[in-house]
Amino acid sequence: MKYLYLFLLISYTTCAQQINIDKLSLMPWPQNIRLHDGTFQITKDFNINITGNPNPRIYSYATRFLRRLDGRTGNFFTQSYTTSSNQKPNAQLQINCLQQGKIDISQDESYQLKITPKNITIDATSDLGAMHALETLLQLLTVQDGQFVFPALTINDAPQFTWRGLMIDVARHFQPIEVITRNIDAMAALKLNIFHWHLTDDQGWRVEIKSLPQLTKQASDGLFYTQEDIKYIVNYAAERGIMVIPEIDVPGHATAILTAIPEIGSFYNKDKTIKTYTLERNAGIFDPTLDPTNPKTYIILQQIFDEVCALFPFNYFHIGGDENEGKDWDANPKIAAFKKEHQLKTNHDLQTYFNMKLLKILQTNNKEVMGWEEIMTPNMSKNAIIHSWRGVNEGLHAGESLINAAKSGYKTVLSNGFYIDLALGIDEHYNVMLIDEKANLTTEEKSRILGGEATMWGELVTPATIDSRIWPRTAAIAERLWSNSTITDVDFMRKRIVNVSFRLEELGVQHIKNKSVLLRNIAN
Ligand code: CP6
Repeated sequence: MKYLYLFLLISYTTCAQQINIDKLSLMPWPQNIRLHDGTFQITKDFNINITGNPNPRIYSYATRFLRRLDGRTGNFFTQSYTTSSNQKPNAQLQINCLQQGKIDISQDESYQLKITPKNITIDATSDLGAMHALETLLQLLTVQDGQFVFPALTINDAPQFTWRGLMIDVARHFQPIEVITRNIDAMAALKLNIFHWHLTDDQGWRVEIKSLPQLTKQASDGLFYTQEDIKYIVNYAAERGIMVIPEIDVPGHATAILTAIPEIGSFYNKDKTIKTYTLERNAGIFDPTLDPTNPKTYIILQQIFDEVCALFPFNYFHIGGDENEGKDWDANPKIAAFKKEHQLKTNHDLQTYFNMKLLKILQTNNKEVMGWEEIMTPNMSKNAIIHSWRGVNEGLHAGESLINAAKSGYKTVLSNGFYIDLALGIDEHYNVMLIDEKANLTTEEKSRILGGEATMWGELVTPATIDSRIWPRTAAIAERLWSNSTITDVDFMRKRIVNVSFRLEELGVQHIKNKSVLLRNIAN
């Protein structure tokens, strides 16, 4: 009997040293993991040294990493800041970045993270990969025999898709800056790299345009971002390796802009007076549409686009283009005459005419155009990025336009299947495969599928509830976009996502409203 206890004790302690790969709550799951023997123990003198030629933002990132590790371990590490001037060649965590990362989808985001019982090394091409490695490292923190440790292992990791986005609609319900920043933090924790900001819609115009102050004065209920606010968010995101893409949705979803500037609307009054538009208070698809035949429309859009482009120092601009049913176009004899004169047979042709004008404005601002799939008309520039959103609810196959766009030579991004506002089962998002093997795409066509975006449509959320729609479900989408397509085990994902959810709390995300319910679930 004595020997049995001894045997059990020995097998318990050896077991405790061995960390099972299934017990790692990594998300998104890395491309390659090799476990080694032992663990790295975290002590109060844990510190970080950064070498190479990284963008300086990695120093602030590493400092925030230390504060998060403080919070989790109850330590206050002796190294309070990481700086470039304070080299620590003996630091336990060595980070080497070869070059400065650029905030764009063209970048190498790969990293290697190697943990031994003695030290930790991160090797990355740029600071973007190093940020991902730090997030992975934080996900590996565990407790063993009363000590905070990282398991010894080597991870080699890189994303499957370069476009890993979250769209937030701030038009239907305005979302204050704190909502945006905490969700950007959570995005970085899940290795998402694109924040798509849906800034205008029928229900509100949310961005200050200095040359057209009536836009926010008359069409925002006072709820909008000043240009200083926008610069703050753009910088906040870039510091975390995230690109921000503004969307100004035209020519449909235009009630807000027309509330402020009615003379560029398409509605035809028989008495030739200009219709008065009022801000929309309901959800749905509405008729107010910009008039593509009016030169003033383009003067106004040039003013708006020039100001907005200057605020976003990245390559892309989203022009919306969705759900234009063309009712006000059809009812307007002036527009019908224009179509005839310019040999534009359909409203699609007219929208293409309109889009070409916008393309010119964006070219002078060095932006590539992105738009919802309706902008994919025969004459559309192949430089455009097609944002696929329609599916079975619109009488199409899921991802149909994604495949069509890739086959027609367009770069493309998927959102059908990623509607996080619908509160569906998480599996429904997780099971979406971006590359449909039945579609027989060539390697080149596959490479045009850049990735996807979770879309947080804002009709039914307030600042108090939005986090709970986004998280943790967007973590499952983040895994679909980052990890290998062979990672499909729903039960394994569900097991890990619980811990992801808890960890997001440290970033201030307020998705867990009723903690007693959660604790009860865990106790069960
Ligand atoms: N708002 C805008 C929306 C939607 C779109 N554009 C939308 C439509 C159908 C579904 C989800 C979202 N709410 N401006 C379409 C891109 Cl299922």
